[in-house]
Amino acid sequence: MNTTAEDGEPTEHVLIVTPFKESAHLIERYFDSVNRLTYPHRLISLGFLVSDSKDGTVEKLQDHARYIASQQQPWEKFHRISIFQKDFHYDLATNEDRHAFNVQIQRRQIMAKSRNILLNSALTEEISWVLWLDGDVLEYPATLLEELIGMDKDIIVPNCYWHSYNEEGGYDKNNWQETPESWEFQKTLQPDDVLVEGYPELITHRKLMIDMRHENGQTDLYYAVPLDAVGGTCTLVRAQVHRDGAIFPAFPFRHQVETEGLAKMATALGYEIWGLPNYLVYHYI
Ligand SMILES: Nc1nc2c(ncn2[C@@H]2O[C@H](COP(=O)(O)OP(=O)(O)O)[C@@H](O)[C@H]2O)c(=O)[nH]1
Ligand SMILES: [Mg+2]
Repeated sequence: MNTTAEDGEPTEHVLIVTPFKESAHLIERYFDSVNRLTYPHRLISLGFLVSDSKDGTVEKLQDHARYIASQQQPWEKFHRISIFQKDFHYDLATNEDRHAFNVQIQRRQIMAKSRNILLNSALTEEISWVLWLDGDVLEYPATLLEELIGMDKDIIVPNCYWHSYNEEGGYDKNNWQETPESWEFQKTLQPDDVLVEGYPELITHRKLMIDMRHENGQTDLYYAVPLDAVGGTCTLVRAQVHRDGAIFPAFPFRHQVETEGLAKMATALGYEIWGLPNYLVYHYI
């Protein structure tokens, strides 16, 4: 595949897509990180969908887009910045944790719709790769795009961790492999049952990529493992996979919704999914 010109310079357009909700406090750092990317900015477009935000998220995004258009040097400028808005009027009661098991499926269905709206609005014809990057994933190598695109996979995910000043741990539990036990377990489900990871009340028997770091003495940064599902914290998708119809189901597809559902759809279309257990990006905590 022709991903670079003869002089090694990249030639392919990348769309970085980020859904945002009540995230005004993250936008400064989000742009600091994106601005540091070494992939040519003229080949990068940014797309945002803002929902249900009363904290000035949209206005801050618009300010940044305007600033970039007027102040940045030509080589710093992105190809395009698009900001879309769609409210779902979905507010968790203040005493409800967004990770509580009973609100998970509903929340994931709204996330799925958000991602689909964003994709449909922002995927223009010049785009070869789509990077799903959550607004709270703020630390990653400046060379992220060259490195992930260079792997030339249909879908590829780094390992998303969190860290404090002296500790770190796995964050994105949605990058996983099926196991013989997980397939067995799924035979006991009703067709419309939806699975999610990380809840003691629901043991799914998947093997999570957060637990595969340095597995079997492997320390190579580019050590790749096949996966059966992905999260959306930082996920590179070949645009053709989306164009062929792999979207984020807001309905149960093979017992999954949203990003894991996307992975199941991509697999059904014959595409391959890979993860990089030793290549870390960090979620803000
Ligand atoms: N557009 C939109 N973005 C959302 C919504 N809920 C969360 N987000 C954003 O989607 C990303 C993932 O959500 P987050 O709550 O961080 O998920 P978690 O880290 O898996 O708990 C973040 O960038 C959020 O700001 C929503 O309903 N609509
Ligand atoms: Mg998050």
